[in-house]
Amino acid sequence: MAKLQALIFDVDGTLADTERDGHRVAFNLAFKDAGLSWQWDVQTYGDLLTVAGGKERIRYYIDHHQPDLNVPATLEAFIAGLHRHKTIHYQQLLKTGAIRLRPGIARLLREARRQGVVLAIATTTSHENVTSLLESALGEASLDWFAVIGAGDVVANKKPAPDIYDYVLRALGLQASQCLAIEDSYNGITASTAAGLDTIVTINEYTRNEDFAGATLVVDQMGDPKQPFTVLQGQVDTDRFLTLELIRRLHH
Ligand code: XBP
Ligand code: MG
Repeated sequence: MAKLQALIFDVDGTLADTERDGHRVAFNLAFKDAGLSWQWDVQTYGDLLTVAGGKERIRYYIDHHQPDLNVPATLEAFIAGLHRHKTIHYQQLLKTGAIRLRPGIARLLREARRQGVVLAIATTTSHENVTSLLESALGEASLDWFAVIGAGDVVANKKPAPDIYDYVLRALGLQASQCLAIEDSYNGITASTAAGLDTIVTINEYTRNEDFAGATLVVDQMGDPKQPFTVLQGQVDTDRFLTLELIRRLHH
């Protein structure tokens, strides 16, 4: 068993519940800016989340729900323009402080830092969205907590492809067996396990019914002393929330 050297975190749905009240709202504002009547309600957005990546999600929606759309330029440029506006709206939403970290995240990040466990990020969203979330939720200094931030278009294939995890492992200079991933979705765990990583899943409202067969542990949240987790899959002892000690015990 290799010693645990690093934790690799997904962002959307894992560090924070960014999708329903963050990304979704920003997409709808961008559609409005462009004079489109499209509205992604909570349920529709949940269905669209099977497509990872904002630009990819818009393209899928057009292909399947707006096949007669006429765009002024190329479809690619049209989607890129919509997505730029979406990112601006998302950044503004983050600045309001409306999106908080999920329970236990700040505690676990601090615990890992104290114990010399390296922190990294592997996400489908853009680098600027990650840094804005970290800045607004944990302060500017937290950007230095992460040895590698693997984000967005830095790889050709987004999750569920393993590319972003392979990229982060390469940048860390570590083997998969020395690291553990923390994810919230089927796409996420498909990517992380394909890269060879043990993976702990914290589900959320959108992902609770997904298949996490490959997970080391599935919990409803990381939890905190006053907010214990519920274990949905896997074995713990008397643990009531996710600690680094528990992660080390689970790491194969
Ligand atoms: C997150 C995503 C992203 C966000 C939107 O997946 O799929 O597309 O919803 O971000 P994961 P962008 O948590 O598995 O990384 O619009 O910036 O792509
Ligand atoms: Mg996620």
